[in-house]
Amino acid sequence: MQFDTVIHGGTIATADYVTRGDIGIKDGRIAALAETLPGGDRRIDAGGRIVMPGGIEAHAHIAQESSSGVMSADDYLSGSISAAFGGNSSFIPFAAQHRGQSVDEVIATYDARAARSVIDYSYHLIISDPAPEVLEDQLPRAFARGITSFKVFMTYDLMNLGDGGMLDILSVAREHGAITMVHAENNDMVKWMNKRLAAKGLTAPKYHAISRPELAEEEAINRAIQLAKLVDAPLFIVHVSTAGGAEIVRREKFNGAKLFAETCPQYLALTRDDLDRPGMEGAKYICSPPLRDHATQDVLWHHIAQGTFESVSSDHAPYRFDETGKFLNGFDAPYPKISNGMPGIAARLPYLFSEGVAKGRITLEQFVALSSTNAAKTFGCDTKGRIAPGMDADIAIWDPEAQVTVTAADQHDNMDYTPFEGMELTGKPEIVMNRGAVIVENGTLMAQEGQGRFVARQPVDL
Ligand code: DUC
Ligand code: ZN
Ligand code: ZN
Repeated sequence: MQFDTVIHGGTIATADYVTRGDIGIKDGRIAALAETLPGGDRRIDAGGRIVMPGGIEAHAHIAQESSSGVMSADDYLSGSISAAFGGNSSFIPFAAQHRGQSVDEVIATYDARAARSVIDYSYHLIISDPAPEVLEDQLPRAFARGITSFKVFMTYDLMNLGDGGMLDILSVAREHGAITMVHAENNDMVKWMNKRLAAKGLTAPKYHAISRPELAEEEAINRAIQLAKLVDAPLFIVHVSTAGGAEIVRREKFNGAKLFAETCPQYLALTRDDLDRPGMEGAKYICSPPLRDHATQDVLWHHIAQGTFESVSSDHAPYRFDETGKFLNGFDAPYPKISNGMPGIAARLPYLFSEGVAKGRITLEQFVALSSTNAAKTFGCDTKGRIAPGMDADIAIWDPEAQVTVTAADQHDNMDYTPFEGMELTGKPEIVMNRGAVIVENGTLMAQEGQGRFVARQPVDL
């Protein structure tokens, strides 16, 4: 066979094994794997490099209005470019339904926005209004189009569905083979804390962490799992930030629950002390659930190594450190009125590789599983996430020894800061491919606007 590209002499890393060999690519797909392959219109010498499935970013907010109407700083062009520079070949941002909107209208809106993407994409639907026509007609239609995951919130007055609304979504999802994702924090606990803190005038960024205690996450994770068990539906807990929450997930999985979960680099790299930086700097570190402490970081790493989490996702929720983002409500806004989220789509995999693989906390196989393969399985991307004949040639070639200092400019997003600024990391993606096309090479964007394609997904693989 005449290959379009041969990647030669690299260390091929999959979720199951690591081996030396060549990869032949034809018409956007992996056509052959062998110890050595001849030919190739282009031959890429991958000696000394790791060749792995391109990352699948399963949690990002791109061109998305928050429930309070703030638009994220990244659209599908800048967000997908930043993802590509971070070693990702595809991503699954959210398409958010706000109350009163039809899901069909939401999907049409995001289709128009996503047309700019340089990498393949799908959406998780966020459902905030489970009206009968949504449950009976619109969600089944979305599912039939290959949108097979629905996110719900247990917090925020404009998003929280209540236990009954969650049961409604879970049972529709179960019926169709979709997976329900949940943001688990107890809304009343948070509101009660907010009221008490406001009454005392305690509204600086650092109080954001105090207002959303570990208990609020742990209680809600437990409740969400019991609700899912009642209707025997699969559940994915997003952005687990607590030791207690991770322990509940581990225990319930061990006992057979159809349960999936992720954590995020910010809960491993940062702590609530970052919220107490001088002036309003702490606003950069406001995200929900909030940053915790060093002891929690160690426990979360332990759970990553032990298999509690399917994925480590960025939860890229970019709001600039200015009046368009964090300070839409003024530069001295109290913490509940500061836009909630931080960027990280380009830093996710370099951070996980460096702190995980290079420091010996996880194996290379685990890195591949956590960054790509498990997301493909859980979210039904059946042509992605694996290096095997017939799969999309979504491939990242890493230099495992490069020394990198993280800077905001190197994130290639539309942000004016990175919470990971100044971190010294080992390893970086050098070449990133999506369906056989090189999209990033040695720090240069090679992709064209709009070359990413929608990925119709399959039901969850239980
Ligand atoms: N949940 C997220 O997943 N991201 C940003 C903020 C939030 O509440
Ligand atoms: Zn969330
Ligand atoms: Zn998020």
